[in-house]
Amino acid sequence: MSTTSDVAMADSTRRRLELTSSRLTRLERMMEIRLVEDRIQELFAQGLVSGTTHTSQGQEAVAVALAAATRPTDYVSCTYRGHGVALALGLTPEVVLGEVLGRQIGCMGGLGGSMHLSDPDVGLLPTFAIVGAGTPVAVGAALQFSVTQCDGVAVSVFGDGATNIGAFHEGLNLAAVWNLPVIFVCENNLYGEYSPIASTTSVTDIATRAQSYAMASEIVDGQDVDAVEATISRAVERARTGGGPTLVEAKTYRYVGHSRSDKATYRPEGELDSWIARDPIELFAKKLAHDNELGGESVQDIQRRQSELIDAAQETVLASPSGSIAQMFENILAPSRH
Ligand SMILES: Cc1ncc(C[n+]2csc(CCOP(=O)(O)OP(=O)(O)O)c2C)c(N)n1
Ligand SMILES: [Mg+2]
Repeated sequence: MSTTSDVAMADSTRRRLELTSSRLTRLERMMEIRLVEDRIQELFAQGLVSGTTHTSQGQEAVAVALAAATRPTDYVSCTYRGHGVALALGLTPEVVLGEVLGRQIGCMGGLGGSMHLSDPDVGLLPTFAIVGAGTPVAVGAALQFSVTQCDGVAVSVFGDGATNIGAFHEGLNLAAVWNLPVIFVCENNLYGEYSPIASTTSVTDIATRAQSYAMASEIVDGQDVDAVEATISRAVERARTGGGPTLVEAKTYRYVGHSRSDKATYRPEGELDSWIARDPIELFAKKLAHDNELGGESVQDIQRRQSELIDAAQETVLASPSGSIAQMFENILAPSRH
């Protein structure tokens, strides 16, 4: 029997494949991520979101590039700042907004919320609220590909702060020792919660940490979607052909605070503006306009079209039923005592 979520999952695979069809689809997806996350912040301000949210405005290029460089049959683990990666991998705005707003239409039936997104149809492993926890899980997924001798790859997405966690180092070490097909993608946005990287981390370039594990590494401009895609594609090719793991460091920035309650007053004056001046969506839109790849539309028209799609998604979500307490117990298995 086909359920609402089956239909949404089939949709996610289609959207994932669409992403690889043109650079214009990549631009549209980056705009979609920005608009959905802006919308999430508005809905939060209206009191419609339970719990907290962590958004990634400014980091869209990394999410879209990694989705474009991998296949729906690969696995991806990511963090609580995961709306962008989920949308890039193919989850629809309805499914992501629905989950954030606790609706049954959400990818976890509205029971997981913002920090717990997942969709097996596009390989999105449940997103992790515990810093560093997704890395060993991605290594496990890569071990499965290795043992079954298929050419799948696993990707672990995490922040700069996560590279100070033991699980990160254990994961990289095992991946190197077992030569596993895994790509470690660090979104170095210069802050872990409210702490600038220099106050918590002994190195400036996270990529140098790969040397401890005799692992390949690359640093890339995280604001340039083409550059990130090329870098991750090289790592994917290495992994698929038995060359083992790679640590990719994308230098990027989050425009907003760590989470909804954070006004980010700890940032030096001018820092945010200097990153906005290299906004990944604007840079890519300019590039496509220059290369005549906007499909005959203006950037404003594309933006308006995306915005209307998000309006419609929001309307669908707000009209849909909430997750219920009864549903919470539907997927719990317990051994019989008798
Ligand atoms: C094991 C663990 N320690 C601490 C926290 C609290 N915490 C949540 S996010 C975060 C900062 C992580 O920063 P980073 O890895 O750079 O990711 P970003 O939030 O910048 O994307 C911390 C310390 C946690 N969730 N898990
Ligand atoms: Mg960070």
